[in-house]
Amino acid sequence: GARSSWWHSAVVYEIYPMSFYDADGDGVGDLRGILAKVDYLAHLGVDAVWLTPIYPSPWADNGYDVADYLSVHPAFGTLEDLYALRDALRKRGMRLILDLVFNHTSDEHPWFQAARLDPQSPFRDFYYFHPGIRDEDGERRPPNNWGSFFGGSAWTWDEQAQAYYLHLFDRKQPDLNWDHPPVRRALTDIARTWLVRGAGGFRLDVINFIGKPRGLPNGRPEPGSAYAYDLDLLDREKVERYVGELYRVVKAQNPEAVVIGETPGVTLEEALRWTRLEAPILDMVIAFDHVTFDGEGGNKWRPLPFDVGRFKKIWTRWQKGLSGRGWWAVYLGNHDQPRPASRYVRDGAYRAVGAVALNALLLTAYGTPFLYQGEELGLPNAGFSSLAEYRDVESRNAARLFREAGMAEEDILALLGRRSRDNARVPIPWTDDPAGGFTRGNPWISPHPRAGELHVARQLADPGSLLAATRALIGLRRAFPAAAHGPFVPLEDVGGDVPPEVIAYLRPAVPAEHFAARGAEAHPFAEPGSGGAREISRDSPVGRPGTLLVLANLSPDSAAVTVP
Ligand code: ISL
Repeated sequence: GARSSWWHSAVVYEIYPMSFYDADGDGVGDLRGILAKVDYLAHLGVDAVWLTPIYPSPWADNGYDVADYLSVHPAFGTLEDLYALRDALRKRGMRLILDLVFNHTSDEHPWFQAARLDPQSPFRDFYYFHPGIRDEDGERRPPNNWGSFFGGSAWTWDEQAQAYYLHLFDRKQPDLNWDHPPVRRALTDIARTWLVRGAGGFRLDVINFIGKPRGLPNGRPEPGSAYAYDLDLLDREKVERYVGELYRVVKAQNPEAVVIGETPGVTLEEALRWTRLEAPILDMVIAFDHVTFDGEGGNKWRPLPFDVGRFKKIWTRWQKGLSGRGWWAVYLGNHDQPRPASRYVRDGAYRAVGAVALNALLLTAYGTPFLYQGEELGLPNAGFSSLAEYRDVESRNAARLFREAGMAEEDILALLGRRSRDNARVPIPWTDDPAGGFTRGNPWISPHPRAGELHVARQLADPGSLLAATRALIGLRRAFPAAAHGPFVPLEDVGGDVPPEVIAYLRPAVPAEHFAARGAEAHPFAEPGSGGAREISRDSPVGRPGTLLVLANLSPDSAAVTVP
């Protein structure tokens, strides 16, 4: 069916406010800082900006632990600053997407404070409290074997509550109980308020995690661990019911507001069902198959060497599978992932051209591309030189657990340098200033080690920079409606001869059946590590004007492509 809402032809830019730009000099990025850079965003040509959480929070998980859903963290500014940003974006044709963290709150949220104090509190049922169970020795233990994604059990005993409470993430992030109708009402009201305040849409954090299975049964434990992280347990039917309710409320109030679901473990079949045109529960999903494939058993802390063939297979499966049938938020990196330029292409000089290939892949993909701050600069992983520099709760917990398990310090450092979320959370380098021109104060986290080389000012002045190429790719997407709306046709499917390390495809303006394989021509993008996109020439047998041909060569060696 036809898809023609604004987000179907949009490019979204993700901002991690702590690390974008610091206007007031306290070392932490802020809303005034983003406001100061709206012309940069307009220059890039993006259509919407997604801000990760900006709400009051003890920052146990950098704001994904919300203490007040309707205010702004003082370090980020005020509600007025947010409105000023909204207006400045709107003036330049960009929308503001907010992050709603509805699976859990902070333990410092008034709901949880009230709930833990008093078993009779009306907020007690907002969360999952449990007295625990007694094992053979009469010891008290948690009601099931679920693990927290940030280490240890997903249950913490609370002295005040005299009960365990459930937290799939940090112990300062207690999970909300969506089976309790007042929870759903409260959250829906929050979404409605932000719509009234002019939000252009929402990104719903781990929204499928709200589907807690009835009875909270044990899960399949992770190999080599006592704990289960078993996403198969999630109650899909519940997700569809509750998220669908929220979706319909949002759409009733503002059909133009986009609803994006972050859904770890989502399958292609679910993505299709959840974004189907007749009865969607989400406008698009954020999927994970293409970012979990390079960890043993999906475990990010057991990294596997990059296997381009596997990546290509997963990428192609999702792109083809969704084509014309469903929709997703396409991304290669974000604030939770290592930098694509360090992950999907190899080191050295090769990385510079490889980054073009990656941005070409992203910006000509089927779905709504999400470009994360710094990807337009080709920033590689920060890879700190000491463990003390890491700030992320996940990294710090992991480092502690690895140390306890006897892993050597230098191995821990190497592992974090490859996998830590902080790799992509360091400040954006704006100038050749020592702190990258991000702040006049002390940055909250070490600056990027290659800030001096990759900063914005230098790339803005260089027409051959990745920034210039990325901007051109965004322009190309705008100029070719097929890039947003056409199907994804792997070149192999129309008789192209494509080496396994190269992802090559067409984004035709006409249905795929209209392509026939005839003759062959060598393609100029077929150099190792390169990539790009161009319009099919008028006389090409595989396409007609309006069709884009894209090549992303992720091989470090020569790989020649022939286009029929
Ligand atoms: O970061 C991850 C693994 O390293 C993911 O499993 C991540 O926890 C998952 O993508 C959910 O992410 C979202 O919710 C988390 C928060 O820490 C992430 O920053 C957020 O994007 C809990 O709110």
